[in-house]
Amino acid sequence: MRARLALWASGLEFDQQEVDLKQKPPELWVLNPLGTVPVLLWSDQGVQKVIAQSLEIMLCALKANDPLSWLPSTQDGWDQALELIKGNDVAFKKHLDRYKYPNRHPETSASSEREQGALFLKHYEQVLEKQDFLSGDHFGLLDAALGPFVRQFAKTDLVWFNSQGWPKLINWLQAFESSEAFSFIMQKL
Ligand SMILES: N[C@@H](CCC(=O)N[C@@H](CS)C(=O)NCC(=O)O)C(=O)O
Repeated sequence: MRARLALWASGLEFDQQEVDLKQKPPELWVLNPLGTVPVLLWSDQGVQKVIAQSLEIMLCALKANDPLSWLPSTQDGWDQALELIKGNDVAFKKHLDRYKYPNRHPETSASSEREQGALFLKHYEQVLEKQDFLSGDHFGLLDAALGPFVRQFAKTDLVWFNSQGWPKLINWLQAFESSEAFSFIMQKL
């Protein structure tokens, strides 16, 4: 989702192939021996490289072309964005998986994972009290990198999510879901 968001925002030309993760095609294994998605085959002036991490795909596409100014414009902006993305990728995603699929994680409880994930969301709410987007005054890299994960967390139990006293976060999520970028990534391929 976030790789597609950044590719869309870059305005670069690209092809997309949906992959059935229960029946991974040989082409996927050839490109990425880990067998994970997303994976991007990047071609630039006859030179090709494979990028198999969503964040790296985002950065590669946006560094090549960034017409919507999604990349941070200051060193502080970069530091804050990369720190929050790291927190999302290392810890929040783990809590999300355990909250969403409690049967796969009998060693923990969904409610405790939800509470730990909620600490991240509380922080995002505080950031959004000061500015319209996590990236600043417009939707950017940080919003795109975190948006799909926050959305999954919210959708796991919307009644709970909506009752937490996070009006800014709810508005932010609604803005993301009604954006052109979101419509693009939700298109059936
Ligand atoms: N660190 C990787 C994680 C990629 C990842 O875990 N992708 C999942 C789908 S979202 C996957 O391909 N899982 C392999 C599988 O289910 O077999 C990234 O962010 O690009």
